[in-house]
Amino acid sequence: SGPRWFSETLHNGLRFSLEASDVLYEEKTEHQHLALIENPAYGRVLMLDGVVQVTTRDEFVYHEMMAHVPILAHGAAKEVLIVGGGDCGMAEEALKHKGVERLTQVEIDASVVEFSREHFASFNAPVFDDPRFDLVIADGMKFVAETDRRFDAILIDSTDPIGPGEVLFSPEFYAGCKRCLKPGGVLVTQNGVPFLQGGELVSSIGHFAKLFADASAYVVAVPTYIGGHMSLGWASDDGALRTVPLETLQERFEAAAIETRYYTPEVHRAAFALPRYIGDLV
Ligand code: AG3
Repeated sequence: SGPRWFSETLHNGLRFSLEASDVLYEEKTEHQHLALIENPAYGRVLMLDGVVQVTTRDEFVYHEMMAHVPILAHGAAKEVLIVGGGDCGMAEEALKHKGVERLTQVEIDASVVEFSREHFASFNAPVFDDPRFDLVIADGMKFVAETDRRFDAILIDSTDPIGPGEVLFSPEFYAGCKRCLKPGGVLVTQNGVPFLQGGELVSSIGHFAKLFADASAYVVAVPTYIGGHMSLGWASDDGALRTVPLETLQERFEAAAIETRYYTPEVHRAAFALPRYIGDLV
């Protein structure tokens, strides 16, 4: 027999396989198939519907860049919304900002949160003791269409646009996000790996451009998400947020007194410089 291998089959003609030195959990929840394995290179790995979502080794890369970039660019975010993000690694990064008064997370699958609380405490434990953490188990699409709440920053920590995550890439959903952003607010979205999923970025940016004064993307190299840079979509009615000067970011970052392993103000600025094949899609 030998060790069991788990394959990600997200991309056509490609298979990203991870050896499971241990299978910690496997279940079909009400919403999706969930697998938790131990892998020699990445540590503990969560896969949803056969797609790698989070690993203990590299979660900081994606979570830091998706939380700190919009929050520090905004400069005074008090109300932050995360849609998705069931492993709560994004919430953990966002809550590192003392200026954030409430972190609302709308996740459709309660079992992913429960599960992650148990198995990913190494990074998400602080979230569950934080009185500012407001977890709502609900459909994100419905939430943004109906809530009376308004947010300074909205972070869409979705899966890929297959299964329950698909609506989170629709023009209706983005319009809902716009509806519940405060003036000067910013929306960031998980937009896949452009080298392999370019259409996803083109589509989201196209929708943003119809709704927001400023629509763009920035990049981050996530070791687990194969295919080169991952793109994070960026939308705001305040174009100045995307070009906040380095010195301002340095001051804010210093004042925030947050420890990071990927994010620096320099990396923040550089992330908006798009390699040409990605810039051509934006
Ligand atoms: N959510 C983004 C997973 C996207 C994977 N896509 C890909 N490899 N193309 C991750 C959840 C982390 N909180």
